Amino acid sequence: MLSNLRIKNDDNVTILTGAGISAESRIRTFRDGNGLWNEHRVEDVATPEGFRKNPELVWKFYKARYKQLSEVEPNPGHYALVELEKKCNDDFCLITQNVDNLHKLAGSKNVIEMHGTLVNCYCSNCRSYYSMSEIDMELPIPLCEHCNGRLRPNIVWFNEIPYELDKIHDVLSKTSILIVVGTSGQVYPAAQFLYYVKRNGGYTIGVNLEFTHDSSVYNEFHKGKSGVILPELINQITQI
Ligand code: BV8
Ligand code: ZN
Repeated sequence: MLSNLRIKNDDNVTILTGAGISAESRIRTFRDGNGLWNEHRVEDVATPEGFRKNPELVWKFYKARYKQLSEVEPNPGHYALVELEKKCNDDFCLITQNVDNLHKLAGSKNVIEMHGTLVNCYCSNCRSYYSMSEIDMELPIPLCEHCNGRLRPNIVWFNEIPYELDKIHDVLSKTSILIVVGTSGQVYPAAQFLYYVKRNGGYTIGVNLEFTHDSSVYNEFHKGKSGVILPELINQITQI
């Protein structure tokens, strides 16, 4: 038995995911053994300064990650969260740090992509949005059709403010059960959500391949692959 918790109708369930939930879909994480940050300096490819200095390098990094999306698909961990959403009340919210679109592809409905998404980009000048599938990938730096400005990936880089923080804080303030999956808890403000919910008296569950620095903070911590743990855990906690 993984968990004695049973979700009640009046429970407001919130999920926070990180790169670990997509690892079993063969998408690289950031800080694991062969993580992305072992090959690229964050400053060069995931900051506004890096984009200003060398937009071509940043586009090369994000085009490669976008192209990989056509070769990957959601895994049982993503699908388990879709099933959980169906069994929870309308306050269910899935907050993801990931930019790989796999939660939406799996069928999750109420999703907040707080660090943006690989599937679209926007003009740095006039903020017109474009789907990545409609831009010319051969161009080293895609340009805006309206003003000829430089397009940039729709990704929240370091030192940029994550998306929908007001909605996130509203969700967290009502959360009675928080399940955090596949994140090293190194990036803020996402890393603070666990403490915020705990301080508010919420019940917190962690799922991670490894013990992390905050594993002991959770009411329950399940060590293992999220694609294996989540289907069983969610089956148990949603039993009547
Ligand atoms: C902001 C886009 C101001 C890139 C990303 C000093 C102290 C504290 C904070 C700061 C500081 N200096 C600067 C900051 C702020 C900074 C920050 O947190 N820096 C850290 C690194 C110190 N944060 C920011 O700049 C943020 N903005 O603060 O703005 C502000 C904020 C609020 C209000 C006003 C002003 C912006 C952060 C967003 C940066 N962009 N992504 C991209 O994706 O291309 S962050 C990047 O890290 C990814 O989005 C990623 O999702 C995120 C978190 O990483 P994880 O998802 O946790 O991935 P990681 O590899 O680390 O871990 C994977 C985990 O999975 C591991 O634990 C592993 O064990 C586990 N796992 C592996 N396999 C499995 C598994 N688990 C289960 N099953 C498996 N199979
Ligand atoms: Zn423009």
